[in-house]
Amino acid sequence: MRIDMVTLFPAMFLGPLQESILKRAQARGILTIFLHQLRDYAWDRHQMCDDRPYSGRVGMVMKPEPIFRAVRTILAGESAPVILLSPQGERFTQQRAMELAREPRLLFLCGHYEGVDERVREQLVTEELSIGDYVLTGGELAAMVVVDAVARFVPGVLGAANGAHDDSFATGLLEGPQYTRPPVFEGLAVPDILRSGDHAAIARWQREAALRRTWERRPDLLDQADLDEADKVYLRKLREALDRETK
Ligand code: 9D3
Repeated sequence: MRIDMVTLFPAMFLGPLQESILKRAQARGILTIFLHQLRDYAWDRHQMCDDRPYSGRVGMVMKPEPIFRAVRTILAGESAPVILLSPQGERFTQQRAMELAREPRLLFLCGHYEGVDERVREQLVTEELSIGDYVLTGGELAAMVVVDAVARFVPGVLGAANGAHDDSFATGLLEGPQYTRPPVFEGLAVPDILRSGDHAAIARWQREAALRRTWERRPDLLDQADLDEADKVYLRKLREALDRETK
């Protein structure tokens, strides 16, 4: 997969792209990421990329010309999704990550200041994404989040053993607690069942722990989750236990 990032702050991406899984994916040639300095596509001597809004509102708006020139130059006649990160975008989800990972090529436009000239949206942008309801200083960190989540679905980026498709959001449940050695740490023991060697009992325990944690923290996820009869019986038991407590 090829990813192009258009930004006024390309250095913001360097840390995340030069470590760990994304570093390895690039070294293996599975992922190629180009960082483009938007200022390089500006027209004037001062390489202006922002200007005052016609609305008279406070703050600056990103000018259309450098963005149009950057996108047209980078795509060079090819087509690819052009994704604008902005607070007005549609909420980015694991489902969108999976879909975007099927594209051979993506181009990200990182907004900064108060936003971009609307003609960029009208003519260039094919989708607009937000990563959640909180205010960031710009689109760069949001774009990095999207790239990270998408990259995990690109075949070969993760090891074969832990594919993105087995993740907690793929099963629709949160993960339950995890333990490793030592068996007792500062008087706190790993639950006996996990050390019992009874694989069926361990699997059931983990499933119930995941159900319990999801029920406690993200009950909204249970509506969409893939639950069997045993899961439903267990959830009924949890609800009944709560009912008894509150009586
Ligand atoms: C005055 C209204 N503000 C909108 C909430 C202006 C504004 C603030 C911050 C415009 C842009 C930004 C910078 N944020 C992003 O570019 C951004 C973002 C975000 O702030 N939250 C979640 N997802 C995203 S994607 C891009």
